[in-house]
Amino acid sequence: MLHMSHPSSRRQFMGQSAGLLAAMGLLNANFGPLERQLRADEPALDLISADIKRLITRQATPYNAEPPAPELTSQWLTPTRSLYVRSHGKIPRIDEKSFRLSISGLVERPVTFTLPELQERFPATSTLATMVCAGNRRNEFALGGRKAPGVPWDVGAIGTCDWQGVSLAQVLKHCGVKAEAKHIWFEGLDAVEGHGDPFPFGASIPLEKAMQEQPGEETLLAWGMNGDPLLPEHGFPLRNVVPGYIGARSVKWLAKIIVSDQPSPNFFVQDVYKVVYDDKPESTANAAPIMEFILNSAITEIRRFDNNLRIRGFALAQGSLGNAIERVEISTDRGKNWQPARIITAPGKNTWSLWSATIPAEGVKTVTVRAFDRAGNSQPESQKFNIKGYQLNSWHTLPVAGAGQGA
Ligand SMILES: Nc1nc2c(c(=O)[nH]1)N[C@H]1C(S)=C(S)[C@@H](COP(=O)(O)O)O[C@H]1N2
Ligand SMILES: [Mo]
Repeated sequence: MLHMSHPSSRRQFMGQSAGLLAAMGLLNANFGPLERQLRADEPALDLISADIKRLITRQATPYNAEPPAPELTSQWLTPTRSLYVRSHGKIPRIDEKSFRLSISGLVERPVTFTLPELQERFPATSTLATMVCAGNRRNEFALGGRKAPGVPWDVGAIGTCDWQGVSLAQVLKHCGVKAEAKHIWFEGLDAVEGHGDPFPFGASIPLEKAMQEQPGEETLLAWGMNGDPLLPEHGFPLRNVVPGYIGARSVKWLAKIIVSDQPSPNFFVQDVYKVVYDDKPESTANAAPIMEFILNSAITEIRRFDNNLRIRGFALAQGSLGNAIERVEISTDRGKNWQPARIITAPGKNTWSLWSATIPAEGVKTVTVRAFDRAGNSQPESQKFNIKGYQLNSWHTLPVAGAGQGA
């Protein structure tokens, strides 16, 4: 059940979140109660699917939106209507009949498939994968005194869905990958504006990753999401889904795959999704593109009942082979003392875990969370600012509504 139907918990969350955002100078019309998210004067929202319009708009043009935090963890599998939307250009409406996927470059047999051809030629498969934006939690950089440019995500640019499609590895084998190949490029059908001539969003992943065939590690060419065709906002009619990698490597409206000995020259590989600490061109040129998502955890809800607080959230292990969340801890004194939270879903490969904790409410003003993964990663207490605002994964702290500030 969605928390939309619990007005009291929603109000409590919104109250906290508004306070936090006001303190950060980020309070604006986009952060009001849900009912006020839909602004009649918002032309960019005209074409957004009805189910998605209810998300909290973080940027109207291009369209970027996330669910309210409590809704995020109301169930382990994210309903399509609750998955964030991250787009760098206008959301294209693709005609399925004229749609073609081409595979070219360093292959023995370049091919072009219609969607039915792709579906008939390869066995259909499903993968559970967490989609997370490298910019998730970006708004918290502002708490450290410096606001990062870009979509001001709270904790909701993440979700875990069941994706349907075919194995990229099998499609590549069908085409015959040449010995010199090292990278697989993906290109969408959208047009990104504001950086010279409009161009499509693109990504690439190392060949080794693209050839993975184990469940939970396998990259899909996906046409389905939670059993339905993709919504336009999530890439209809086709996208790739790379388990364990940041969302930016899972290209929506996917029409072109190119096999190469180089990483993709696309702007979003070479210039954008990198952690850099200054704006010198050589710093960006020398930084590696982000691939695996980072270990992270966040609190999505603090609900008071009787004399207790019930706290919920998600945790995600660093996206590497076979990794999973090992433990989650919470603190009510900003990290001096910690106690274990209960992991309420079995940690899966490259998918998030949900956790909860119930503690006495008495005297608690803030709650902090941190997680550990089996690969030995832990979250830092604080984190150095990076100018594009990526990979924020320091301990997450929320004030308890009605407990006053301080602590
Ligand atoms: N063609 C295209 N693919 C794209 C993007 C885009 O703007 N255009 N955004 C990327 C980013 S940054 C993320 S985080 C994910 C988000 O996927 P979602 O909107 O389905 O949640 O899509 C990725 N794929
Ligand atoms: Mo992203």
